[in-house]
Amino acid sequence: MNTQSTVQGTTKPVIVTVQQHILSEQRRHSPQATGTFSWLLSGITLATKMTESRVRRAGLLDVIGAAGNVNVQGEAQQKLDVYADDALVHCLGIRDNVAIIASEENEQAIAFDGRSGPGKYVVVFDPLDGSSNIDVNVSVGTIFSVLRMPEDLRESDDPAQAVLQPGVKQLAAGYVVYGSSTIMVYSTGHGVHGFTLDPSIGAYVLSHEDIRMPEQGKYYSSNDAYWDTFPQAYQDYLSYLRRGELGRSYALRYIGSLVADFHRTLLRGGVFLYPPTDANPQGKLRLLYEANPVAFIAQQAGGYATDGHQNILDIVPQDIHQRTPLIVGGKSEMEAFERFMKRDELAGSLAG
Ligand code: AHM
Ligand code: MG
Repeated sequence: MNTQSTVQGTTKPVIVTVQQHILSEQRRHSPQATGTFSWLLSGITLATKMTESRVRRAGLLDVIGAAGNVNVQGEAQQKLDVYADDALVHCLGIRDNVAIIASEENEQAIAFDGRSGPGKYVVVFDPLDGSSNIDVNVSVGTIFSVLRMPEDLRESDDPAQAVLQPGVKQLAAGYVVYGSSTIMVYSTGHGVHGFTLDPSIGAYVLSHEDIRMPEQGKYYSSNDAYWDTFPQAYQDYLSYLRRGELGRSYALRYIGSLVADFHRTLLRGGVFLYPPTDANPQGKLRLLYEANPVAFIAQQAGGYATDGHQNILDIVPQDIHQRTPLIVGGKSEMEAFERFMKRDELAGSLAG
């Protein structure tokens, strides 16, 4: 931890918890803030601590394996998927400033009502990303995105309408990786900060202040098993990286949990891609609670994300579980990717 304080002439490291950090950020950037936003984020941190304690004991408790249900994506729900979802729904449901939530595990958005005042926020989340990896001790995570509740939709009968906002409207986004340690990374639009869970005190403590994505990294990350079904421009781009033509030779890293693959890309640089494939022509990842939060954080850290044609944050969603191709990475890799896409579009228009 870098933060130091001088107490009576001695220099001591200061422990900054995620709550303290959020409050001091609010004081700095929005002095008129009422603190309701930090109250909302404390609901998310509490739910992730509940989930992390289950993940840590996954081999001991009866929490591994399928829950016997299939979610809206047609995927078998794991018991921990259900637990993580319940934890977030519960912890956000008792925050009276949350108006609406939407989750990967629930087909419909959920509106909360009957409490003290009108909720100001909409929260969208993937409660347990990469959950097919749990049974084999591979990192999983939670991803979330916070939006403002649109005033003109307060009377709407359809809570999904409030959720269907482009990523550029996010007030905050973040994720937690339950990995070799548990880390929460979040941004409220003023840089990206990481907090490692200290299990001895049960608090997320500032460990990575103002994270910047390296302009160029040395890894690309995509599921090479689907190579033959990637569009030609993606194959050409990846071959170019593999041949070292972007100035360094790239190695492949692919975990199969977006949060873990993205976290590595954020810290080490490089590029993560989930292209359109034969099995998933629209891409596999979900726009609202996977691609948008990741894109918001990448952009805050000096990188960016596209769907191959436009910035992820500009896509206007039509459906809360909509999928999208996702390409996210550092500046050099993303600019090179866009050159390949432009060349492909030009070749297409000349041929057509
Ligand atoms: P999910 O576990 O929330 O359904 O997430 C989907 C996961 C992502 O974490 C990961 O990037 C991707 O699916 C891996 O897909 P594949 O196995 O096709 O490579
Ligand atoms: Mg997911």
